[in-house]
Amino acid sequence: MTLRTTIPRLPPTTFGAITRSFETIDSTNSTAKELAQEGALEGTVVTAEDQRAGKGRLGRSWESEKGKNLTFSIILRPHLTHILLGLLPLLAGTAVCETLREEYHVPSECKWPNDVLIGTKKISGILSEAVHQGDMSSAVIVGIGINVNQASFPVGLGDRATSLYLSSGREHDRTLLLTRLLGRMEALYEILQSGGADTIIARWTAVSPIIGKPLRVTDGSTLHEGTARGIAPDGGLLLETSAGIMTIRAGDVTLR
Ligand code: BT5
Repeated sequence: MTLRTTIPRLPPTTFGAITRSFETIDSTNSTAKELAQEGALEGTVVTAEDQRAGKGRLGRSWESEKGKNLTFSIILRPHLTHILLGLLPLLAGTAVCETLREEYHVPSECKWPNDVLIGTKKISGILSEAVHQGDMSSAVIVGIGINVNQASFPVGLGDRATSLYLSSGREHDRTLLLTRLLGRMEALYEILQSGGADTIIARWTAVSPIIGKPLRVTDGSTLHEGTARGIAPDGGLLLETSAGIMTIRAGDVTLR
């Protein structure tokens, strides 16, 4: 694996400048949405030690041991076209993956659309949700869960989940990880907002093993098989099937 240091290790200036920390809430994404509707500034971060109803995609849940991990959401108010908004989950995944590789030396990889894995096990998941006011999308909430110091997982998750502790053999300071991650995310966000969508896609592709691989993609009840050929400008997955190249906009991917 090639390690790249492409961003100076600057602390974030906007992301996390305002932080709302909770002991226990339902979901940091839900609280961040409410705060966004009340006018919270871009970069506001909502953290929780424990979520009663941590959300995954498609009605799934995120399970995280209290006080051990990072579960947080960031409020963004992007000036981006609708198409480019689709790159935000990939941007967040890239930030998580690059931070884990470059600052913690663990061989993490991004899996389309929103997972960060070590080997076949998931260390982080991302849930991006738009906040609508009238017909307009007024904010985007990017929620990130990272398994940091959790040493074991409940039955059913155990064979599919890992943590920074399990991969590196020691505990880590969660605040430092959050600061490093927010710094990298903010730098990538500035690149995206100033016309650098291609750079975001290239950076994501550099930390993802799926391009060129044969994949099976479940999109609702539809199953597609093909070879991953790249990422579309809106963050969709370009899949070459026997019928030609198609863009998958949501779904779950497994390597064939
Ligand atoms: C995700 O969904 O991976 C998005 C997870 C986002 C969680 C963050 S935490 C902060 C913020 N506030 C929220 O309420 N949510 C966000 P998805 O791709 O649907 O994956 C969910 C699946 O991952 C579950 O069905 C489990 O199989 C698995 N899973 C649940 N908890 C996990 C964990 N801690 N580690 C690894 N896998 C987990």
